[in-house]
Amino acid sequence: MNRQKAALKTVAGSIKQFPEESLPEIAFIGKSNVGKSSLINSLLDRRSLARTSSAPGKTRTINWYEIDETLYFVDLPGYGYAKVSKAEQQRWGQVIERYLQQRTSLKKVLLLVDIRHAPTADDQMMMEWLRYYQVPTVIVATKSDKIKRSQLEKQKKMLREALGLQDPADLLAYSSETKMGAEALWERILEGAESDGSTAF
Ligand SMILES: Nc1nc2c(ncn2[C@@H]2O[C@H](COP(=O)(O)OP(=O)(O)OP(=O)(O)O)[C@@H](O)[C@H]2O)c(=O)[nH]1
Ligand SMILES: [Mg+2]
Repeated sequence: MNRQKAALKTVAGSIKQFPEESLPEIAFIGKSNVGKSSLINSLLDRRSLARTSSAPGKTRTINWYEIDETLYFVDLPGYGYAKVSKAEQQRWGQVIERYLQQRTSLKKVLLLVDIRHAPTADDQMMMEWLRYYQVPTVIVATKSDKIKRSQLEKQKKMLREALGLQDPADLLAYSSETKMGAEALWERILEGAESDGSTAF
């Protein structure tokens, strides 16, 4: 698979606009501004394929990026952004939930959290939801370049405990700036994409 060959294929603002299921999908979820779009760019060695912003609430649609006719990366809008109205947050909650529930082609969820902070109540809820429905999930602890190397293990342990992870391999420290963790994460992505199991229920 040529990771260089990636393009935005579909943009959906509502459930009606979801594309047909054709390729395995890897979904990127997490709170607003945690670095979902940046992670997609860095994994694909692209500067601005997915649009990023220092202001939260940048991604407002579900975006499917097709990689070499083999795989989709699915960039979801962030949750927990206070400036978005309650009504819109609720509507998006439903769209995201529907996406996670109904896609048979969804192979793995990457749940992003900021390595510097304890998970939010929304992160906890999302983790519980994914666990309950047995969706294969990898936690990506982003912005690892922002802490000292000596703090890495401590922060990873804190996050693993807070999210109730049994297997330490299910959490990877990552940096979109330095690409720390990129190869390990690609391995998990490809293993997910090649699995037969679907996550739909
Ligand atoms: N230092 C550092 N900054 C990062 C990293 N990842 C993302 N950022 C910065 O964090 C900000 C938010 O990144 P985005 O990728 O737009 O975040 P998002 O999760 O897609 O946000 P929404 O679309 O609003 O949900 C940007 O200013 C990025 O440059 C990282 O690994 N290290
Ligand atoms: Mg985004």
